[in-house]
Amino acid sequence: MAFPYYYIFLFLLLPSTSESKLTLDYYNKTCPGLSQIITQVVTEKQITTPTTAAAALRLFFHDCMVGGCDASILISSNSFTGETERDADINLSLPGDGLDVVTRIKTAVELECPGIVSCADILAVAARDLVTMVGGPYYNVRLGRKDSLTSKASEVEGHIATPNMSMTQIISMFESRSLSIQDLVALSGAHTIGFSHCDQFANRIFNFSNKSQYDPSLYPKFAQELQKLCANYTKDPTIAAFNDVMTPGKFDNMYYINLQRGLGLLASDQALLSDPRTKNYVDLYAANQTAFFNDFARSMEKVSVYQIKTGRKGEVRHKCDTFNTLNTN
Ligand code: HEM
Ligand SMILES: *[C@@H]1O[C@H](CO)[C@@H](O)[C@H](O)[C@H]1NC(C)=O
Ligand SMILES: *[C@@H]1O[C@H](CO)[C@@H](O)[C@H](O)[C@H]1NC(C)=O
Ligand SMILES: *[C@@H]1O[C@H](CO)[C@@H](O)[C@H](O)[C@H]1NC(C)=O
Ligand SMILES: *[C@@H]1O[C@H](CO)[C@@H](O)[C@H](O)[C@H]1NC(C)=O
Ligand SMILES: *[C@@H]1O[C@H](CO)[C@@H](O)[C@H](O)[C@H]1NC(C)=O
Ligand SMILES: *[C@@H]1O[C@H](CO)[C@@H](O)[C@H](O)[C@H]1NC(C)=O
Ligand SMILES: CC(=O)N[C@H]1CO[C@H](CO)[C@@H](O)[C@@H]1O
Repeated sequence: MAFPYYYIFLFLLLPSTSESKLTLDYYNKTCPGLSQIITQVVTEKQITTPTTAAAALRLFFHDCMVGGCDASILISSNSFTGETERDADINLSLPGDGLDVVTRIKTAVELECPGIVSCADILAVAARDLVTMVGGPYYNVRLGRKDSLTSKASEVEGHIATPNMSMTQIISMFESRSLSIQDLVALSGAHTIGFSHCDQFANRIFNFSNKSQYDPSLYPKFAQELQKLCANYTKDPTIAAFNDVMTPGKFDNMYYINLQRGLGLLASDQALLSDPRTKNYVDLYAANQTAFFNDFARSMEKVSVYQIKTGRKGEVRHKCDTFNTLNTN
């Protein structure tokens, strides 16, 4: 029996999404030592510099939110590139440890398999390995992303959420990236590790309203400790607080339990509990770490394949902070 022709047309019409080009074994033949190299460099770096995991995770997320996960955030600016994503205000606080771990991995990988592995893939795997290393879930990272040919500071604005945004704004920013409300709450659990600088939550603890110095949704003792910690923040903008005051270095579901107790640091964190659209997920993840880990893993996989560049839409950079060819667009 012969298949009718329209079967063939249907097959040809199937959408070929870029994510379908990514595979788990993309570098198995061309760079068989890759995952071992990444694990080794990441482990060494995280042990000597425990801030690395949070730094790399945030770097990865920001990279993906602006034009897909394409290492555009790693490009340093010069007179040819103009202001790159790294220069955008929002990036001023992106810590160097995330960049550093990628650079170290790239150097080691180039020695073994030069010109093969993209910086975008390195960042994606490094972030996953680090999350797992500090106690979080393991999830699959499919590979084959290409590195971007552009990086513009002006493209960051409007793609990265800030703590002073309303939940409606944050939800629509995530939805414009095909990320649901559940993805938003699960991914926000990344704030179970890392730091925020005082200027990111100062309005919650100083001069909050005529009635109260601090945001009344904060647990009073916590608010007072933050006031002390940040007393000098305008003079010393490097002062920062743990995002998860209870278990700051451990990837767990404490972030959600904190929210229920008024221990959320950023206004956007605490808003996840007060907004009826997000509250049920907060309560679910606070009660069930397995549910959080499963959903975080699934959402990270979703983030990591959105709008990625494959084939000739990008390149494999030789150096992660520089385009391969002089590039002025
Ligand atoms: C929902 C909206 C979000 C807002 C408004 C937000 C905002 C922020 C802010 C203001 C900081 C502190 C930056 C600083 O002072 O240096 C921060 C830190 C961090 N964010 Fe988010 N974030 C959001 C979602 C996410 C997501 C989805 C992830 C990852 C999946 C993430 C990962 C991190 C990490 C790991 C840190 C700590 C960085 C470090 O310690 O170096 N954030 N976030
Ligand atoms: C590719 O390599 C990874 C890591 O070494 C291994 O787990 C996987 O089974 C390999 N896949 C194939 C198809 O060889
Ligand atoms: C929110 O914060 C960002 C960065 O801190 C700032 O540029 C922006 O003006 C603020 N927006 C509002 C509405 O306060
Ligand atoms: C709080 O408001 C008072 C009076 O308006 C002002 O003098 C003070 O500098 C403000 N403090 C902070 C931390 O913004
Ligand atoms: C609260 O402070 C603002 C100025 O910051 C003032 O305009 C307003 O009248 C005050 N409200 C009350 C109830 O005191
Ligand atoms: C704030 O800075 C002043 C002088 O710069 C210093 O004397 C004081 O101890 C600092 N306070 C805190 C809480 O760090
Ligand atoms: C926690 O969530 C997992 C995954 O969704 C589920 O299998 C398990 O039954 C839940 N545990 C409880 C106590 O509800
Ligand atoms: C981490 C990082 O690259 N930060 C950069 C953000 O932008 C400023 C201003 O251009 C740079 O000095 C930082 O190095």
